[in-house]
Amino acid sequence: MSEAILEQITESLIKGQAPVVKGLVQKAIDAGVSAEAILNKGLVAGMAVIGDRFKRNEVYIPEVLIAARAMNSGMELVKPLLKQAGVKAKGIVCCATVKGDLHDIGKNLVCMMLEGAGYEVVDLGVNCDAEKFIAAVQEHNADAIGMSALLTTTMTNMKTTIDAFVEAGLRGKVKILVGGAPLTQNFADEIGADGYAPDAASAVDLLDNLLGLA
Ligand code: B1M
Repeated sequence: MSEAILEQITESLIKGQAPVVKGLVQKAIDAGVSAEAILNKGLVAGMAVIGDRFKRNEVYIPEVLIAARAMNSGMELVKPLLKQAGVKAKGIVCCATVKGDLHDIGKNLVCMMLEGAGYEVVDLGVNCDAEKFIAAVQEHNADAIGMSALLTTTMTNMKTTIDAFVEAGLRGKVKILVGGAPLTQNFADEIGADGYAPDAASAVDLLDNLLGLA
C-alpha cells in the first residue's frame, strides 16, 4: 500500500502535477507512511529522475521548474513532520549569485535540485559578497557553499570569496562549488574551488561526491 502511494507521488512529481502530489502526500501521511519515506522514496526519487533527464537534455528548464513546484507542494506538508521526527538533511549548503551579479535563474535551479536531493539549502539571493557567505556559513554551520556567476566581470568575485574563507580560517570547513555559463573546470581549478558543475543536476552529484555521500 505505502509503496504504491510512494510510486504515485514519484510519477505525479515527474509529470509536474503539484495539486496531485500534494493530495497524495497527504494521503500517505494519513496512511501512516513516515515523512522520511515520503521525502526520499517519493519526492526525491521523482526529482532525481527529472535531474537525470535534464542532464541528458530530455527535458528543459520549464519542466524542471514545474517539477520543482510539485516537489515544493509536497514539501510543505512533509517539512514540519521531518522536523518533528528529527530527520537530518544530507547536508547544509549556502547558495548565492556572487557580488555584482543579479542573474538568479540558474542559481534558483541549483537550489531546487539540491533541496530536491535532500539538502537543506540556505538561499542567500543575488549580489552576495564574501562577508555574507561567511556569516551564513557560521550561522547555519553549513557544509558547503554554492556560488553562481553569469558575467565575466563578476566571476572573479568567486576568487575573492574563496580568499576570504581562507583568511577567516574557514576554508577547510566548507566545500566550495561553483557554476554559471561563463565558467569552466579550468577556471574553478585556478581559483581553488572544490568543484565545478555545468548544470543544476550535476551540482547534486558533485556535492554528493565532495561530501562523500555518492
Ligand atoms: Co544578462 N547577461 N545581463 N540579464 N542575461 C547574459 C548572461 C549575457 C550572456 C547576455 C549576452 O550578452 N549575450 C551577458 C553576459 C556577457 C558576459 O559577461 N560575457 C549579460 C549581460 C551583459 C547583462 C547585463 C550587464 C546587461 C546590461 O545591463 N547591460 C546585466 C547585468 C546585471 C547584473 O547582473 N549586474 C544583465 C541583466 C539581465 C537581466 C536582469 C535582464 C536578466 C536576469 C534575470 C534573472 O536572472 N532574474 C538577464 C538574463 C535573463 C540573461 C540571459 C538572457 C539568460 C541567463 C539565464 O538565466 N540563463 C543571458 C544570455 C543567455 O544565457 N542566453 C544573459 C538560464 C539559466 C538556467 O542558465 O544561469 O547559466 P545559467 O545556469 C545554468 C548553468 O550555468 C548552471 O546550472 C544552470 C542550468 O542547469 N549553473 C550552476 C548556474 N549556476 C550554478 C551554480 C552551481 C552549479 C551550476 O554551483 C553552485
